[in-house]
Amino acid sequence: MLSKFSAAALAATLSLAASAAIAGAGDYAFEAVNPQMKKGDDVTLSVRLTNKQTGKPVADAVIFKTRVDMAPDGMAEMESAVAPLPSKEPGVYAFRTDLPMAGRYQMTLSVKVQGEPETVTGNVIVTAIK
Ligand SMILES: [Cu+2]
Repeated sequence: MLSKFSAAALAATLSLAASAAIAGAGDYAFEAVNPQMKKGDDVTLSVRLTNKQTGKPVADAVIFKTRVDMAPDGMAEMESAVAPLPSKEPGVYAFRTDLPMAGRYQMTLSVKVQGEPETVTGNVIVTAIK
């Protein structure tokens, strides 16, 4: 039989273990592979998705919503079309899009990660140069 003290200690240990094992939607980081790119149409924008707890790339995420616009430079209405491209590296998701003028672009992504019940959203900023 457990004493009061060890039961409390056990409960504390269990809740600690549970919180370490269950990653939340905030435990993922999106990062532009090339934060600075040449402006132009039909460019390839690549985004790396990493699990912050393990530091490992997250492969097999399902990207279901994307948007590229110039919100960082006050042109949120300037939206570019985005089309997925095949991934060449686990955890790196590539897209074809247009960066028609020099300046900063924001890509917003909503993804489903295997084993993560919450939708993971994030964004990256890339600067297009002449
Ligand atoms: Cu613009």
